[in-house]
Amino acid sequence: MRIFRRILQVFLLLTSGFIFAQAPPQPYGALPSARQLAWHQAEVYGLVHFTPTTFENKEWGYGDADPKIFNPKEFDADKIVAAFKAGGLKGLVLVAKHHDGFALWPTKTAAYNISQSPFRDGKGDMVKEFEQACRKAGLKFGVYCSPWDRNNPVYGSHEYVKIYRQQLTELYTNYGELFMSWHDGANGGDGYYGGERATRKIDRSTYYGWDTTWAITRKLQPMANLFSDIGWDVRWVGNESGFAGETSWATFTPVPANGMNEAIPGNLNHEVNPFGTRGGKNWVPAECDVPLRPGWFYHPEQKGKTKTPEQLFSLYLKSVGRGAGLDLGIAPDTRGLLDDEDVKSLEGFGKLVAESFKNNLAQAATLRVSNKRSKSYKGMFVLDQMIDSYWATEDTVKTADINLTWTSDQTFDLIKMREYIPLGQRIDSVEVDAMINGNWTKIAAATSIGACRIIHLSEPVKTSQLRFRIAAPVCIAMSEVGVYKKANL
Ligand code: FUL
Repeated sequence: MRIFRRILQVFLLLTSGFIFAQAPPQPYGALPSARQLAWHQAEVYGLVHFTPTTFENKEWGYGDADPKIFNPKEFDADKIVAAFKAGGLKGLVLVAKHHDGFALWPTKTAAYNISQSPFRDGKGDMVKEFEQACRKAGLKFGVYCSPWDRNNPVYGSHEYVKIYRQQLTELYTNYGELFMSWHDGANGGDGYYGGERATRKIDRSTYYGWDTTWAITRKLQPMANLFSDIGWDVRWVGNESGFAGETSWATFTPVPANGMNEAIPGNLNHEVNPFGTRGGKNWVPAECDVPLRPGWFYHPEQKGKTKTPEQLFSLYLKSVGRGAGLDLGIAPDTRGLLDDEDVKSLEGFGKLVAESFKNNLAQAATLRVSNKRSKSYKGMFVLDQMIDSYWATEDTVKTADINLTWTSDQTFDLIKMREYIPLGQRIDSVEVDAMINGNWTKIAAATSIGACRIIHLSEPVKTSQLRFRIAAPVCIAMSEVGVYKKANL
């Protein structure tokens, strides 16, 4: 009897060690929600501005344009979405209503909408056409509905807030699952307001009752990420130039200022200043929005000013490559199509990203890690291109190395890393050394890895041995390591 008990004890001891080693690391700090994890996978998407304002050649419609001017005779959502797809964009956010108040869908809440225009003989629904085109092409779809409405006669009163919530409810109910609900920060000022042509000021911290409004989003569109400049699921990066700070934490603690949450302290327009809050209370990654041309709306005089594929690639590295999202403003012209130079630029950008990140040189290397938790968390998982598998160290091991050894010299200038973010933003810093002339030489260093960190080396490095030295306050969990040579197209 005693011998059996002893065997059982030994067995339990061994298996408990095994079970412990198989257990995943404890999560660390603020964690992304399911909707944010899905948003992180989109990485690059676009924001479409197209209203009567396009036909007026303005950036902000006053709210007084005759709906009859909205007559895009060649509009084709499939063609626009095809250009998004060629650019590698994974989603489209449609400005369903901009500040001019013109709704691109036949809303029941306001007369100033697409049914008053000649488009599709007044029977059109452009939100639907974009939505359907996105679904067909496998792109995510989201909406931007401007809170500021320069046409609505009751803007500024509580009645308008009710109308705005009804508009959102229509958008949330009739167009399938949305990945984003984008809420602009420009609010109150002069406008048409049903013909009054007045200036109406609102207190943007209280007027919209965002808590009540966003409860509707949560109820009707649980997977829609709320974007706003006061933060929520996704925060504004603080500029409209398309870049995040070199250090950019996804975790964030808003700073209360003037009775509201000031998500973006004023200094965030500089790449050198850290963005976000290390160890912040919430997971609120940044979105970098930037138009493809100088304006958010199409202007014929901006021909020739479309960002080039190289410029877009550089923004990609400074946004997606810093754990943020890149939201590109893409605007149809009065035909209802994209200008050829925009289509070409998107295509070139898509190719540049795809070609540059096609061949992960690390996959041809022998990989060794200084520590692993168990077989279920081995080093090779950083090379399998699966974001759900990851390498993790034992609980007590907070610094560790990844070594890559090739049988011959490799040349590269891009280094890409991803943490396993369902367990939080764990890593404090990474230093990368290359063996050059028999010595380990530091070639790069970075903080804030998170969803994605891409380091672009100023010069290509040639080596057959590379070492990543990683440090965290808890054990490490990484899902990807990559080494690439940027394509020249
Ligand atoms: C801004 C707006 O005022 C611009 O018109 C544009 O829609 C941009 C994306 O957001 O705040």
